[in-house]
Amino acid sequence: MERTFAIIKPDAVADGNAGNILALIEKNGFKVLALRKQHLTRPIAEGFYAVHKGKGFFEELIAFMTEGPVILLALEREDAVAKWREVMGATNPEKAEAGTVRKLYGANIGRNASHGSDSQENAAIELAWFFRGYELN
Ligand code: IDP
Repeated sequence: MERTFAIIKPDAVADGNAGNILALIEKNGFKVLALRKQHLTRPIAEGFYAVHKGKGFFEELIAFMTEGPVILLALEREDAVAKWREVMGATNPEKAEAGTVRKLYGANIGRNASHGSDSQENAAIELAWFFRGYELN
């Protein structure tokens, strides 16, 4: 079993699509280990996305991720990291496969409805950024 970290982003929560995305998560065989609704502050969002600091879209990304509440998720299944990236679809919803979260619920490359860790190493770092060990069971 493998774990990954996911976020239902502010656009999807505000649009009332969180339930649909959770249904897709469960339909694809993920176990929800932990779930929390939270309005991210700037320091939390900037720390989470520190790898993108200095990029042209960083400010836009932080403004977006702090504009309203998100849903933070710890997910578990076989091959969780790759499988969740597959269920989410490409970063740019225009390029995402039909039926993926981003194709269904994303508006553009910035406002793309969901986040997923891109490696097992980053999944462990991101899970630890948002959840305590005792919550992950
Ligand atoms: P990923 O979320 O598919 O792993 P990354 O390239 O790591 O994609 O980018 C992180 C997030 O930053 C994206 O999900 C998206 O919300 C935002 N982002 C990426 N590229 C752009 C861009 O060109 N303009 C605005 N926002 C962007």
